[in-house]
Order: sequence, then C-alpha cells, then structure tokens
Amino acid sequence: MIEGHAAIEPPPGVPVWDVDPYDPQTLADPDAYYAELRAKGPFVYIPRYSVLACGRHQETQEVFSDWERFVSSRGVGLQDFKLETPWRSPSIILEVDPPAHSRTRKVMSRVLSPKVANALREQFLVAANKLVDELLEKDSFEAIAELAEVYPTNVFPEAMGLREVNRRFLIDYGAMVFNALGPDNDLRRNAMAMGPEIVPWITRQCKRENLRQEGFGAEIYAAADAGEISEDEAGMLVRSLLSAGVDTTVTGIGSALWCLATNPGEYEKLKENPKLLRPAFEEVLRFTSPVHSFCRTADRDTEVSGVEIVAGTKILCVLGAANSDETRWPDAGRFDVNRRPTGHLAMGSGVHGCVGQNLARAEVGAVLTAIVNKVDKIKLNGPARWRPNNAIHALDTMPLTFTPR
Ligand code: OVM
Repeated sequence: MIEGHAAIEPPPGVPVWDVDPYDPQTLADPDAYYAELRAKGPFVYIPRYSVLACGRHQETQEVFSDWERFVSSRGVGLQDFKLETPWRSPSIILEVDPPAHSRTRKVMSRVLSPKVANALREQFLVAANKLVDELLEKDSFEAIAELAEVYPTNVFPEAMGLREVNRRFLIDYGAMVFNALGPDNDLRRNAMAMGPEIVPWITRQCKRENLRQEGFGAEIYAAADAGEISEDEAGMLVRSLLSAGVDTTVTGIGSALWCLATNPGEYEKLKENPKLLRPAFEEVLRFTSPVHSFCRTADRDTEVSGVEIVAGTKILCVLGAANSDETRWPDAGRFDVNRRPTGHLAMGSGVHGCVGQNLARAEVGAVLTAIVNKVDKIKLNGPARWRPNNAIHALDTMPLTFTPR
C-alpha cells in the first residue's frame, strides 16, 4: 500500500518520473511540471505515489469520461476507498458510479438546472454591482479576501437557503475537501486539523430545519418528500453543495481577476464587447484550471494509447496540463478572450462533469458584468501569491485597484 492505494509496478514502456506534483512550489507554479508531464508521454509513472499520471488532452479526456473502466467510487483522490476508509462518508454524487450515480445526479441536475441559474441572474447582478461599487471607493483592496471570497459566500448560501452563514467555515471546509484528495502531506494534515471545529457545523447546516423554505436545499428535500431519495440522502446532497460550491467559484472569480489584471489588452476587448464575457470565462477556466487534478481508479485491466493499466491503478488526471496542451490549443500559454476553448476539462467531462456549472457561470458572469460596466482599469498593486492545495489551483492574495469607468 502507498497513500491508501495498492502499489503498482510501472507498466512496460512508461517513463518513470521522480517528481512530486504536490510540492507546494509546484502547486503554486505548475506550468513547467505540466509541460514536462505532457512531453514524457501519454502516461508517466510517479514512484513516490505509485500512480500513473496523464497530462495530454486526449488521454486525460478518455480516462476522465469513461466511468466504466475508470471509476469514481474508489475515490477521486489518492486513497482507494476499496482498501481504506475515507475521512468522511463518501459523497453520493461525486464518489459513486452509475447506476447509483444516475439517481442522485438527476436530482442535482434539476436543482441546479440552466433555468434555475438564469432565474438567479438578476439578484446575482444586484449583489455584484453593490460589491464592485464598494471596492471602487477604495484606493486598493485584497482581491481574494475582499472580492473573490466575499461574493460566492454571499450569494451561494442565500440561493441555497442556508439560515446561518459562516464565511470562514465555508471556505475552510472547501480547503479540507480538496486537500483531502492528495497525499498525507502537510497541506492535507493542516486542513484535516480544522475538522473538529468545522465538520459538525457543516453537518448541522445540511439538516432540513436549517434550510429555508426556498432555495436549492429545499428543492433537494422536496426530492426526499417525493420519495426520489431518502431524508439522509438529501442531507448528503446538501453537503455536496457545501463541498463543491464555494471554493471552486471563489477560485474562478479570483483567477478571472488575475487573468484580466495581468492581460489589460484582453480586458479592453471585454469592455468594447461584453458579448465576450462568457467565452472569456471559459478561457479563464482553460488557462487557470481551478481544479488542477482529480484521480480515477482502474476497475479492471485495460489499455489506453497502448499503455497497459492493471486493475487497482490510481490515475492522476492532471486537468491543468490537459488544458494547456499545445496540440489541442495553439499558443496555449496565451490568455485570449477570443479563443472559445470548447473541450477544456476544467469542469470535467462525461457523466461526472460539474453539475453546478450553470450556477458557477451565472455567478462569475454577474461579477464580470458588474466589473465591465463600472471599472475602467484593473491594476495589480503588488505580487499575486498562490495558495497551494492538493486539488485546487487558487490565489491566496492579490492587491488590486479598480479605477472607475
Ligand atoms: C461532493 C463533491 C462534488 C464535487 C467536487 C467535490 C472534491 C466534492 O459531492 O462532495 O470536491
């Protein structure tokens, strides 16, 4: 056993690469690691963790979307749930395969449908306009603490119908959930140490009585009333919203601001043509890959691009590397609001593709709309620093100034 899964031998012909993808420096600045991973071949074997890693678009896409060969039910981090007990009960949508997955996915797809997301656009825009107006009053502000973390923790719990909001707990629970996908390193241990304070609070907020009569929470419990899922399962799906719905959008907003602050010419194009907002956010997703890697587990002996993969192999799917694959995206290292990067893997692909993506696009869309309407220049006032996380590529701090339009 290694990192909670069965140790494997390197498959014939696969390069052995003694790299640590979870080194904090690599997590903060992953581009060279992504490039070398792709250059070495369709897969590499990483001895330190006894995993196969892929970073070319084609194989990453293939592994990520084939739920029959590459299952999620054994965990989407390094731990194999068949061999070790995870830190919390498995998610009933993320860490499960069809057919069980299909039943819960159906409920969540309905609760977070495009129609629901569109109906929220107006109130999302009101909140975004207010926040941007406040930030325009300041000479300088911390874009992560004062904008990226503030916006989703205001609008998302409200849309869920959470009665009690604790911004710090919501953000830190996300840090736990995503760091838990990595090895037993300092990042994971420090995140897990927050558990006793945070987990009981999160579990309480998932209960029916702690959710208002309207919102995603109530809609999930309505599915329990209709007999589609059990009362306990409803609580578990609310937990999924709290697990995946905060840090991801916080990261998306922070990274969008970073892309625009460091590419002022691209921001000018958005101001001239607000229709570019949606494709520009897709480019932010491609260019920054908020979820940098997720695992799958081979559930049978199989083969991908001529590489033999034995049952039980953990495969580290490096989404950030796939999204910067030059063979798929010419000049991949350029942030280009006109690119329209269909097929990026930032929100996954296949049956497990992000179920909250409509909502995420509505939230970020509202923030970018408010900014484009009100802000002339987005100025970086100092170095942007990244916050290492075993599964998320997110900024920690970024001092910005907004000048009015
Ligand atoms: C969950 C969940 C869903 C998507 C991502 C995620 C690891 C968690 O259902 O808890 O982050």
